[in-house]
Amino acid sequence: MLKKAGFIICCLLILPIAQYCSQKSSEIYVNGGFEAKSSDGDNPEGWRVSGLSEMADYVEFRWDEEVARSGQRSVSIHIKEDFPEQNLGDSIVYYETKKFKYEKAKTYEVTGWIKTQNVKNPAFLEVQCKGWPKANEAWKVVKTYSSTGSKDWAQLMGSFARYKGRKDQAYFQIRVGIPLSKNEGSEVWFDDIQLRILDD
Ligand SMILES: [Ca+2]
Repeated sequence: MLKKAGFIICCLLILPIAQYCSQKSSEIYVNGGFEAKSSDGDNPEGWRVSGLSEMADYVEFRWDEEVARSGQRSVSIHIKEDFPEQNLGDSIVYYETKKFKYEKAKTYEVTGWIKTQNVKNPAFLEVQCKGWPKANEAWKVVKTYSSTGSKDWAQLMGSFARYKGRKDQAYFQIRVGIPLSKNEGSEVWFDDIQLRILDD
């Protein structure tokens, strides 16, 4: 009787582990460690700076060789101390990946690491989708925020479920960045951004 009970308990313990192990995931390369160079050698491959307007003089984007969570590099955004106070609404500055096709039957997970210095309005990791039902229609499927203040590397994570729209029309981009409002004198670093497709 005891043996039988032990066997059943073992099965109950092993089953969730087996299920966990069978849930495979495959990584999509995004150069999220920011180690690989673009063909011109001046930027991390696959990422571009965005969201800048007339505020460019007050924002520094760095492909940073001094701070890294892994490897030799990260990317950072520094908003200068003399950033003029004004009504900026929801304006953000960010690094953005290229476009990835949004596969209808897939579930995705995105993770990344962020380090902050003197942040007052939280930085973020987000995924923005575009392209359906209208070409310029955009919506967020992931938006996760950093802590405020000055914190060592911390992980941000989000998953987004399968795309319910029509096939082959939508795409998404990963963004890491910071709002301009209230963040004068702050700096953020990002490293080890990963994108995975989770099998169902
Ligand atoms: Ca790195």
